Amino acid sequence: MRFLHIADVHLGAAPDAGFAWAKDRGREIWETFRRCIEKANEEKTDLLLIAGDLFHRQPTAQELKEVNYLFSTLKRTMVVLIAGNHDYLRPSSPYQSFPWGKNVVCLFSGECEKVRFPELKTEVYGLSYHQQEITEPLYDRIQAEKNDYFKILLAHGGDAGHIPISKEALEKSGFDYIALGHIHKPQELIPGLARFAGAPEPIDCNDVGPHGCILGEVQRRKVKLSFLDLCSRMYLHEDVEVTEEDTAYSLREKTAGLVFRKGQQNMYKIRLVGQRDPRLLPDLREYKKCGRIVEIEDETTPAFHIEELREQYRGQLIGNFIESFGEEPRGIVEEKALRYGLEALLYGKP
Ligand SMILES: [Mn+2]
Repeated sequence: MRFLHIADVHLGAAPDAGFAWAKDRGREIWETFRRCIEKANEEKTDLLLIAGDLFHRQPTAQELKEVNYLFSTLKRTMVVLIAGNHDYLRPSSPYQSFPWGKNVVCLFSGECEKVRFPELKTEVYGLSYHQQEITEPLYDRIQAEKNDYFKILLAHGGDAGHIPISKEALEKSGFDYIALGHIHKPQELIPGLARFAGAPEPIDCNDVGPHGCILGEVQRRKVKLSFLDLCSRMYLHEDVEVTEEDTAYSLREKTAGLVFRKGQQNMYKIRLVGQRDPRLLPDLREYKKCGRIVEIEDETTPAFHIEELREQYRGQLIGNFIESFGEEPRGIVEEKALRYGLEALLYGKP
């Protein structure tokens, strides 16, 4: 038996609002979802497991029709899905009454239910959100039935407001694999047993690194898991090293070079670090043009030659200011205060 585990697709989200590329992001999230479906066909998987938050908000009837069409292109794969805290089941939601294709199983009850696939010797358990918050640790008391089937739990949550999860309880629950959703960064919760698939396409600047889905291959009730990278873009947090020799243009080149090396398709949060020429005041807006830069911060400190300044301004305000900090080595906080103070005194920068 082979399965693909996805979660937190967040169809309908449009991240990076306000940036020139924002209008493409919503479409890219759909495209990455379509690639997951394609992957399920390529990998000849028996099951496509969707661990909640397929939609970013309540889906429209049209969106459900699109999704159902994509599901219908699956050649041999059955879909099992649950609703998460974002796409929770409102009483009036078209989600509830939608006529899904025959290869789609929705575990839409608020209580744990299970679906059995005898030809795959597999059972899938799960429950769905009917409100945005569930503070009870519902998964703590779910136990898999004892039989020789491969037993999967589809689960969504893991923080205080969204079904807190206890690792110990999950370990003892009797499941063979726990397909988790809610946390957008792919990660293993219990080695070989429980994993967060993460969002297939990252939707927040802090969802750094690769994103995709999990492929599971089951033999004799043992599962082998691998991560498939499917996202079209990544968010990356990177530092640009600044030295005293740098000028406004050399820094812009460094920033553009970094974006080029790490991939121009990606989105960046950049920090300028190191010691800059005290007279250089980098224009951060200018550097934003170097690529898809969501955020850029200047954390450089001015490079002062303290001993030379102490000699030059001995007996004057600046000289006395330096003296007041005592001899080296100074603490990190003192060093910063000294440099910011000198910047204000020498160049009038607040
Ligand atoms: Mn969620």
